[in-house]
Amino acid sequence: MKVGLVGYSGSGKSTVFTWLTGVTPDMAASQRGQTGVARIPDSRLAWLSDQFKPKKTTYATLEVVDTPGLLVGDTKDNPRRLGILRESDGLLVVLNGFTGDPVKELENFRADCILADLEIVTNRIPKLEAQFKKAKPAKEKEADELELATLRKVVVELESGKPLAKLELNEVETKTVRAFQLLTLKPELPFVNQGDAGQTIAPNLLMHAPNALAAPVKLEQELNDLSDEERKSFMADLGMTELSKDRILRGIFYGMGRIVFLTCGEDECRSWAISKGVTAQMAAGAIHTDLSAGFVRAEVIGFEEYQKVGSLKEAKTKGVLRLEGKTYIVQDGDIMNILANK
Ligand SMILES: Nc1nc2c(ncn2[C@@H]2O[C@H](COP(=O)(O)OP(=O)(O)OP(=O)(O)O)[C@@H](O)[C@H]2O)c(=O)[nH]1
Ligand SMILES: [Mg+2]
Repeated sequence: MKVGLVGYSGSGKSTVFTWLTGVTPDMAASQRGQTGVARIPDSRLAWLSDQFKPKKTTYATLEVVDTPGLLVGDTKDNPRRLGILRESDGLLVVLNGFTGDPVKELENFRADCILADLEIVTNRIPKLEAQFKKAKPAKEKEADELELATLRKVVVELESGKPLAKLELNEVETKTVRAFQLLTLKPELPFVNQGDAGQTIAPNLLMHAPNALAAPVKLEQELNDLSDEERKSFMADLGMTELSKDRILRGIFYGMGRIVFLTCGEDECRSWAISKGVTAQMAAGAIHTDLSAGFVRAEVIGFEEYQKVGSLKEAKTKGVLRLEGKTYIVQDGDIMNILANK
């Protein structure tokens, strides 16, 4: 999954990008999107790895894209800047909580996204209308009509100031709309880049976005650069008990609708990222398409249950290792062994 970092100029996107991925963005390429990879920490996988002592431990990851900031006032270029995000699967809206007004920024951002989506859809409509003047097979005409009807519905929603995520669309309409990679259909998670430790998220921001995350990113980045001893002493002075990067990474991952399942063995222990709600057969595809195509069954045990019994052998003896079929909905933290025909 690709998460785009987006927000107004100077809100701290590049600072957040470096904090999460360890990658320093190339200033010369700041007008394009730049990608880095963040590892999603997981204490369950760490525990399994400790037990299995595998040759390799691999954590699920999230791709993060740093993008150029949006402009306030002169907003003409904003649709282009937002266009860089079309290929992202989710948006992390970085809000300036050190000198700015996060609530206002979030409101402006949502309005800019609606405008950018409107621009795309309203550009398409006259082109479709022109198609009707041409002689075309009935089937193609029908498809054009359907697309036009869907886009008109979308325009009405956007013009009333609503994001498309809330619009009910049937399967065919969803397919039509998906092709446009509209921003207001993507999962959105606000992130307040705070100036100080211990600042809380303003209640009126939480009203607009109950799932908002926050951290003093620059401060934590600076703490990272200190020796362990200096860091401890600084953190004590600031009343900080922990650094929040791991919590935030997990917050972003889960906030974007992802979960993990786990596999373990002597060669490798690993967490695999999947979308919440997928079936065991689809999840198997995260490991290898062959495992999905030849899927027969999965041996499954939840991590907590596993921790109680201590080994897969014990789980089998006690009858708590379940056999699940293709349509089983995978739960976060499931330990799975996929059985497939080759
Ligand atoms: N005081 C303070 N300054 C910060 C904080 N976070 C970022 N900054 C500063 O704000 C400036 C902009 O930060 P960037 O991370 O480059 O912001 P950006 O959103 O990537 O900016 P653009 O790419 O130009 O849109 C830099 O000088 C940062 O050092 C913070 O928490 N506190
Ligand atoms: Mg930047």
